[in-house]
Amino acid sequence: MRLLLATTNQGKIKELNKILGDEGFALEGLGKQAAEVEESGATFAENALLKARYHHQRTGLVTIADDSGLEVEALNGQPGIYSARYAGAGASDLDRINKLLQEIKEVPDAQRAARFVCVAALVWQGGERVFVGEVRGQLLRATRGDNGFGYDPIFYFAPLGKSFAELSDAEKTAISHRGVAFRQLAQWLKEHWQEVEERYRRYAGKDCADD
Ligand code: ITT
Repeated sequence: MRLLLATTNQGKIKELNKILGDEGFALEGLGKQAAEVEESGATFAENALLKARYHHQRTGLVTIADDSGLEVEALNGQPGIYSARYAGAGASDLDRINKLLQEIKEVPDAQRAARFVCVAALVWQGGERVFVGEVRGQLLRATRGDNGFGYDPIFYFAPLGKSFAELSDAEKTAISHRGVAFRQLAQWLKEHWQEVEERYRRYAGKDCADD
């Protein structure tokens, strides 16, 4: 049985293959030509499900998709689901960071809490589930570090005394919102894989009177 990860983001595919690979699963990403699904939901979960349902319907494969972003306490949870679009179309990671730093420049250090959230959705014949991960940190006043992507250079994680962009890939996966959500998903799949496969067999044999 193949697992589809509904993203064209190669970094994501690599990171998540590592997590799911540890549990014996292999993921394949979407081809470069894959249609973009409009993220029109009002929550991370709705957007993740929209993507996973679309590609599951198209391919019939057990499909995983995620949506993630940064919620800033002083901005009542913004940019949230708009994290990728925060500085408009065509903007770079640095543009988004600069816009956010500008927006919160008057916010004192003690009130610069933020969290990364990731919702991973799993859709298969006859079922769907979502898994949520989050990690809490503080927003810095200037960037630190060159690793990672997105808002990593301004997200400070006090327990390690580093920004997310100062962590190695393995360190980040061990604590990140995406790592947390996908480890739960991997664990669930491991425990329920037979059930999921059985469902496929029944659908394939059109033996699903109770569906
Ligand atoms: P998809 O094709 O899978 O949708 P994406 O790059 O748009 O990939 P997301 O929708 O999951 O990724 O993420 C939305 C934005 O949230 C992303 O562009 C970053 O700006 C921010 N973000 C999410 N996870 C992050 C992380 O681990 N570190 C830094 N920024 C992150």
